[in-house]
Amino acid sequence: MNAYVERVLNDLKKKDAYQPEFLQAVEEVLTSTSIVFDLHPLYEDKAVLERLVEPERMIQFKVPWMDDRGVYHVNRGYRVQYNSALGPYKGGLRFHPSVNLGILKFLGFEQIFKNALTTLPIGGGKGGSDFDPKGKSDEEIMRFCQSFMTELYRHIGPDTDVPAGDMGVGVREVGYLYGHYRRIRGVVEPGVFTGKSLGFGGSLIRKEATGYGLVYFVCEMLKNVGLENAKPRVVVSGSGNVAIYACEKAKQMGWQVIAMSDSKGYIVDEHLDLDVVKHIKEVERGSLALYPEYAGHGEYHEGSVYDASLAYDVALPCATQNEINGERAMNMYNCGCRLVAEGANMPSNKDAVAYYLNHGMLYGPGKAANAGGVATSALEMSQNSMRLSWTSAEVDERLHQIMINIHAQCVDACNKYGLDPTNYMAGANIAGMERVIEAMLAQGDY
Ligand code: NDP
Ligand code: 2IT
Repeated sequence: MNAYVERVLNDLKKKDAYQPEFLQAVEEVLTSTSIVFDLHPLYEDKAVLERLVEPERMIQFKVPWMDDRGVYHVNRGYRVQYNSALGPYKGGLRFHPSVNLGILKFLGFEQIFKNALTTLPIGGGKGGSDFDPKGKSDEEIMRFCQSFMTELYRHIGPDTDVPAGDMGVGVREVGYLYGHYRRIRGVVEPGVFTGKSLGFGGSLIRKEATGYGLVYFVCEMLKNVGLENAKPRVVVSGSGNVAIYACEKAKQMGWQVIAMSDSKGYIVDEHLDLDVVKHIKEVERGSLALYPEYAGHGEYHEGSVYDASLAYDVALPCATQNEINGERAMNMYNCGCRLVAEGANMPSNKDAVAYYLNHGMLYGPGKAANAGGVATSALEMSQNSMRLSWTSAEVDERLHQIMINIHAQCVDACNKYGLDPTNYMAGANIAGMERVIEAMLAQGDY
């Protein structure tokens, strides 16, 4: 490894020893881009890496809220404003009990390069809270969102920082958050948030964009190895926003999705009925355990779908980070899986990625494969600025072109540095990083 890269990584390991996910994300990016620093020794004098790994600003705040019984609770709220060299900070808000500063730094760091790959003018950021939306009433969710925004509003704006959804934050939460921003600020600024409802500035296809974009990216991966006519059997993990629309597009492509999962278990069904999954998850907000009864077919099992013995060609992990370790990667290979493309952020740990690469499995990392969501958020920002709305077909076509372009950038970066053109991990990290570095250096010493 390049000595400069190694020094920065070791320093960070000392400083942020208690942020394992953040260190994992940085280590992956820095080790796979080491070659760039071999070729650009002057980057060390300019402290390019130190500037990249340090967030421009991190905000932490108290979020007190009252439940329906009148009992008070206090959660932690955060916004990590990581890098604005390419545009306003852009990235989702996550509400999940596992949220802490280290998780949001990992997500914010990934977001910088993902956003750069879209080639749209957006910097990187991420935020959220350790609030658990599970089992909460609509009123509790609203009060929480209002309290959260009462602090966050002073740090965001259409030209400074533009949040959106992530795990636990969907169109309902975005509505409450945006509504409270509008109330406190006394201005109508739809461009301050993306993922809004269609009735007040949301973009068609934003809800579907991450999942659809993921499948468009997989199509490019298959083309890259001459398998464009393949009709794979697919496992999708998760059954939230990303998973549902990945499944929908996969089915539209004529692929067979045989399993989906949630935080407790998974369903297996050769005739998977996505409408039933949508009803359970989007309407009832319930468990997939209900699926066999509602669908009248299929099986439900507790545990991880990646431990199961199934027969499939493609895995689309769309749940959460570090869902797949080396052992699960081996099981996936034994199930026949030869392509993994990440709808989630960092769902594969270091051992899993090593296993994929050592066994010739095609691997599409999240920052390339799931960039369709944030790209379409940037399209929502454009529509808000112009005060007009594009049709579904127009947004979908732009999304499709963006995913084709991201794939091409990964392959071009591999070719430029003499790497295997299917090394998407290195390709995505190099292409994203080069764009950010160039913008940072051109703007001086920040
Ligand atoms: P949602 O909250 O809509 O869905 C999350 C899904 O993951 C749920 O089905 C949930 O199960 C499941 N899940 C949560 N924790 C675990 C776990 N420990 N093991 C297995 N399954 C789990 O989130 P999104 O679909 O929005 O996000 C999913 C992933 O995609 C995240 O990594 C996110 O960062 C990433 N992403 C999201 C984008 C977006 O636009 N929304 C864009 C790009 C990436 P349950 O229903 O039981 O809670
Ligand atoms: O991880 C992600 O890219 C997202 N959660 C989407 C962020 C956004 O601003 O649309």
